[in-house]
Amino acid sequence: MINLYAYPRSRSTRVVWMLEELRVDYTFTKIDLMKGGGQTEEFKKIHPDGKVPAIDDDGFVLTESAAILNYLGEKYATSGLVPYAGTPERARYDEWSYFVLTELEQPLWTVGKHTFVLPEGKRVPEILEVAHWEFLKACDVLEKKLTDKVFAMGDTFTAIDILIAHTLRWANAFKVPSESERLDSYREKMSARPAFERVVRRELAAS
Ligand SMILES: N[C@@H](CCC(=O)N[C@@H](CS)C(=O)NCC(=O)O)C(=O)O
Repeated sequence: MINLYAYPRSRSTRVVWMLEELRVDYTFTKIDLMKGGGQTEEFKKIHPDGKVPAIDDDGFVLTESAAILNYLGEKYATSGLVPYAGTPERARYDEWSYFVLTELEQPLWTVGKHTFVLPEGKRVPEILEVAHWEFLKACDVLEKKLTDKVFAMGDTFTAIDILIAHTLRWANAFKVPSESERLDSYREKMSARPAFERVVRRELAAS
């Protein structure tokens, strides 16, 4: 049985979403980041940095949201949520994955960190303008990459859509709009999936 260490509406939402798409059983252990739950000695044995998400799959512990999506996709390979390793489709999937983590999420997270995440004394307000500009540049690239596509990989929903849609939902929550109707409509379409409705319920129950 998979145990997920999570905090609602954080990057662990990506893993909840993946597990709900896969419809596998899992337990949800809330790590209350707001109350120092990540910094306990007990949790640091799971994640030395005290962060979520982390999973424990029958003794195999894994951290990093994108790595967990890949692990789960390969474990439940027939789901098609992660293309088989060694194929052009997988190379394209990896290309998407790195783009989301390094180009799209990174400037958005910089905005988040310097707005509400870091302790006030560590925030550098001057960085916000350039980080916002970089995020919009990445959104522009994303919009072009998604042109004429229902899903990032084409006609099939994959774990990349989880990564992108979650990041766009974060942008909305951080009040950093993508300024793109196409991206807004893509985000809403992904969020209307039945699996995502189950994510919302599961996270609400843990809130
Ligand atoms: N690159 C990691 C980032 C994990 C991360 O920073 N998680 C945040 C929540 S979204 C966290 O646990 N923060 C608590 C802390 O920094 O102490 C991933 O994608 O899993």
